[in-house]
Amino acid sequence: MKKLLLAAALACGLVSAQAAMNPLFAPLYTADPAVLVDAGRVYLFTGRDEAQPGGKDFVMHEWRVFSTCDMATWKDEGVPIKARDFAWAKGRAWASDITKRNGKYYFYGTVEHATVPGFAIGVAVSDSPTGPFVDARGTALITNDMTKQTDIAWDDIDPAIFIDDDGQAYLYWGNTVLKYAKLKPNMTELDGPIMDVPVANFVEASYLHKHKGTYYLSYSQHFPEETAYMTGPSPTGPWTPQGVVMERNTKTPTIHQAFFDFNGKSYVAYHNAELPGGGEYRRSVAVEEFAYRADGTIPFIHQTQS
Ligand code: FUB
Repeated sequence: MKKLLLAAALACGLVSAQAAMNPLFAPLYTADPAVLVDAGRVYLFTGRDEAQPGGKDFVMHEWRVFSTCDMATWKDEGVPIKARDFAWAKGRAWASDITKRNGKYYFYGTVEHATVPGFAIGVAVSDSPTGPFVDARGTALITNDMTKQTDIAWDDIDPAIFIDDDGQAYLYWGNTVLKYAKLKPNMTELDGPIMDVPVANFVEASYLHKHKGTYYLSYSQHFPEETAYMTGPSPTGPWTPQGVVMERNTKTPTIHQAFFDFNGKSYVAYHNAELPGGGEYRRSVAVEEFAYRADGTIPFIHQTQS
């Protein structure tokens, strides 16, 4: 087995590689995976949980990125961007997403705004998927006051970026209310109104992906959270609920998924808290392989948990 992993690592041209075994990326506590497949590699972005054992809230200052070319060995690519790299942010590097357009990489990250109460979403740009990313606007892309839902401070979190085959980009996000807006081709400005999507029991972690012509809008529902999804014929629906696809974890109430295809196989990245010493604010990212059913639905996927 060791020989096989070494061969895979050498085939990928890696020098420092880590064998993939859930939970990934030990000794770091990581959460909120986002995935970009680019030029034969998977780039998996995470937040980093820095809370001490027994901590009572998230402590998250930076995002991390790891890459692989074989889903067996992962390279730690370091810190592509920190929350405070958005000069208008107070901090708190919550969930993110990443995409590529016209040779540039666009990173969408949740942070706490320094002057507008609550969380906000910023966009940063880089020439490389591993960064460094720099703020592309100098102001937030989405703030609490824009969406008029100031009942909770964290309703503008968890960006999910998707570019359709016709080039139109969509940003989904939200907590309690699921929202989306179109983006201009520059990827840094909204192109039209912010729309609400009524979804029963929606909490957060929306994620839009496309597989063989079908659009999949997945999200966390209830609390403690489980992953559910809907399917539709377009990036804006109409959506058909397809039910729960991943169960709750017993050690943390949150879960946050990213579906992707790589080298002809399908995967979901998510977080639980299975790393020793883990918990609600000390989570760990894992990946499971799965196969779509013949009708395009996703089978129930069990977490790797003890
Ligand atoms: O990591 C902080 C928050 O917890 C994320 O924004 C949510 O999706 C949940 O995972």
